[in-house]
Amino acid sequence: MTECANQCPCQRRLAGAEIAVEKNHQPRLQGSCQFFAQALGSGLIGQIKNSGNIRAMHDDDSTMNGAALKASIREIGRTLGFAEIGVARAEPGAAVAGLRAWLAEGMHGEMDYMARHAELRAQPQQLQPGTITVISAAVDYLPHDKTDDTPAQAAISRYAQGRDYHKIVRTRLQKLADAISELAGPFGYRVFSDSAPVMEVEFASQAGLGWRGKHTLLLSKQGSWRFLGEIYCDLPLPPDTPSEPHCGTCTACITACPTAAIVAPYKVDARRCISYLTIELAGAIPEEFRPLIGNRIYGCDDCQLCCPWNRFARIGDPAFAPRQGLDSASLVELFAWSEQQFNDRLAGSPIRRIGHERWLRNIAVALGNGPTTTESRAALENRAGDSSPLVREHVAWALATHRAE
Ligand code: B12
Ligand code: SF4
Ligand code: SF4
Repeated sequence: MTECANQCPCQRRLAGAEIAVEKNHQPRLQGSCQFFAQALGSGLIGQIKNSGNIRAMHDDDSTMNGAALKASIREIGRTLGFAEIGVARAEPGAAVAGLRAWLAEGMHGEMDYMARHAELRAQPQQLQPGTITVISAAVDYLPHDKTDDTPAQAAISRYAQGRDYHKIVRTRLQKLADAISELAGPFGYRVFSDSAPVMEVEFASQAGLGWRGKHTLLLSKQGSWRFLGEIYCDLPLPPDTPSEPHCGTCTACITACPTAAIVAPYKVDARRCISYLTIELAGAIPEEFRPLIGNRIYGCDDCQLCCPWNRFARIGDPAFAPRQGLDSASLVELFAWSEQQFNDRLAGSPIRRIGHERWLRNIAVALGNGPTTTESRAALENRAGDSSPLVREHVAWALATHRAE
């Protein structure tokens, strides 16, 4: 059980989530990427090939071959550090209507790419011609079980405290694809992890990796601290059975959201979400949300921290361990970083992509929400004349909140 789950007030009132099955939990694979070289080197693929189960994909008995190949893909996936692998048909089905409704309501805010690429998202074959199957994969990332509820401390989403997952997950998927082509021969494919218009949560849930929580994320009996990635491919693998949902009557994430961004079960208005406001939004953070953001300077974990299923989450892959003390840094310390220091210290981190200006904008808001101390006021005053009008305006807001106290 993780510390965050222990401390989560909603644990006690969450009989609503269907947790009765907890005794069946299997220990999860942790940090197994180091086994990749060994496993492949020691002839895992050779063993699988020689087992006689894998024949050319277009043999008569292709269902049976597909099942055997899928079992091998899972086995290799584990050696590569994937917590789960599953298979879905490349048909997003009813989720497309949900996407269209969400876009029609403007809930994507300034994320124009969501609207621009809606058709590609809805039709996998347009993104990668020939795609009939989605191999969906999850990688655990929970970096530690600390909390970040000290107001003078920066709260950075757990997914972003270590290395950037986009490249790590895609590199592993590429290795998996290479291994598959050794087994099945050349095939058409493309790998993704939050890197293209793909309905990742939908395919993961169809592939049996978990169900969609009311916060909209993929949730499993091992929690939700998982990145998703996929291989779109033209292999006729048999699809897995989707998992049953186990949120039950629980609504903890909806209640816990600081900005009421989960406007209905399974519906997040991104324009209200702290993750959007601190990462995706380029301009000024609307004033109504600033006090609600607290000390969160990059993303937000609240709808996951309160989820009872995350009691069963374990510390994830070591590749995502915190760097640069981002699990316990003070706001004042991070606010002092020059652009050069920001770029150097956050090389290889997903945070770097928001740039120094948005970084300062976010920290200014958090400092405004924090305790009024000589140190925080001095830090803000130091940046009151910043060259960026965006930063200056947020610093002025923060100083005004302290003056008002
Ligand atoms: C855009 C985006 C965001 C946006 C919008 C979030 C959102 N919920 O849509 C913002 C910036 C806010 C965001 C925030 C976060 N994100 Co994000 N995000 C994405 C992205 C790129 C696309 C998601 C998408 O398609 N949204 C469009 C809407 C329409 O989809 P949806 O909310 O899932 O809604 C569907 C259903 O709810 C359905 N629906 C409607 N009514 C009903 C009713 C029922 C009964 C059901 C079952 C369904 C249903 O309709 C919709 C269509 O399927 C994906 C990567 C990808 N390519 O998929 C990552 C992704 C979803 N994000 C991820 C993460 C980690 C986060 C954060 C936790 C980061 C953080 N700590 O700050 C937060 C969580 C916020 C939250 N509660 O969603 C991970 C989630 C991993 C997981 N375990 O699921 C993903 C998969 C990236 C990855 N590869 O790992 N994100
Ligand atoms: S990430 Fe934070 S702001 Fe966004 S929906 Fe979850 S709890 Fe709400
Ligand atoms: S996703 Fe939300 S509703 Fe579902 S179990 Fe977790 S906290 Fe409860």
